[in-house]
Amino acid sequence: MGKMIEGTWRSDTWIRNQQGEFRREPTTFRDPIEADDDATYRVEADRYHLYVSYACPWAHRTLIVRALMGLEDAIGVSVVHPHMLEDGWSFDTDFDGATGDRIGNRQFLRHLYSDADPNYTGRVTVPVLWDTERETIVNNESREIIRNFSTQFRELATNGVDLYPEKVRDEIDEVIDAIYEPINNGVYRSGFATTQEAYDDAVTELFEALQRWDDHLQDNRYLCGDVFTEADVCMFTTLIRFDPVYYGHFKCNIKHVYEFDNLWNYTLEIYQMPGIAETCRFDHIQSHYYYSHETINPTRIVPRGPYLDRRADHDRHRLPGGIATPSPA
Ligand SMILES: N[C@@H](CCC(=O)N[C@@H](CS)C(=O)NCC(=O)O)C(=O)O
Repeated sequence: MGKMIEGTWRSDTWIRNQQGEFRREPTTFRDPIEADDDATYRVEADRYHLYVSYACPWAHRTLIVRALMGLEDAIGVSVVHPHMLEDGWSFDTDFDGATGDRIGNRQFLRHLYSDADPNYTGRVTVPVLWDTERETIVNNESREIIRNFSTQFRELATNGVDLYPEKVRDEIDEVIDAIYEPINNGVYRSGFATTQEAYDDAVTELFEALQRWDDHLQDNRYLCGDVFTEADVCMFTTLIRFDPVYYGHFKCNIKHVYEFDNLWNYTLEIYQMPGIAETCRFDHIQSHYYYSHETINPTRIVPRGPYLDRRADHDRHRLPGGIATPSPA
């Protein structure tokens, strides 16, 4: 995997410590967009552009919140090619759904980072929220981008959903924190580990956490009770990738998600919410992981299975919270 060092691309960097543990670097562009006329980045339709990969769980969060809120007309999207190779994410278009750079005609995602900061040092990641007016990156941290959308972009939203409802705000933040290390990042810590011990620790922690949340979902419709929130979006993008890639490619194979009664039914419920299935591209997901990580899968063979019926009926109707749609504001 590559990264930028003082504005220059280096394709030979890796992100593990001496114990073979995967270490995720903090992101650097962390500005908010504000619903305030005097703000540097003020909320405006058609000013900001999202760069995503359909493969990436972090970028997927931003696509889901955009879709659920009905921000498609206000915020444009460019989708990178699923194969992330020597040059990092590219804007090649020879894969269905890869759009190229719709606003800048760049060749690689790293060019976006060097345009924003010619001396940029750090990883070149999706998602990126780009400001077409100031021609820079506003934010490249998914958690902050979705919070930004759900709190500041309400005036542009065409659907009145509230993914950060006042009454459970503290709980949402706690849950997002709680699932990050063992689950969202845990699958990467398992898959990218290069020592048995690092893998064992990560995979054990991952499945203990999954079991705890499966138990929680026995009596709770969603992670924060009876209301669908950002926390569920953060959990869902990991769960929906689990059986197609994390189970095999990242060796998270103690159980499939479809073997957990509550987690699987919860995943189906969210998948079947209006607008969500369109954001899930399993062709991009499987091609990206199996093709891009040569150290894990040198043959680059992309498996055909698993065949899962994600339109199957689920049992979440009987839990508090009513029908399967996010709560209106
Ligand atoms: N903290 C970031 C993480 C984003 C991230 O790691 N994205 C991955 C794709 S799943 C990426 O672009 N990796 C490229 C790299 O690290 O070189 C977020 O949540 O937005």
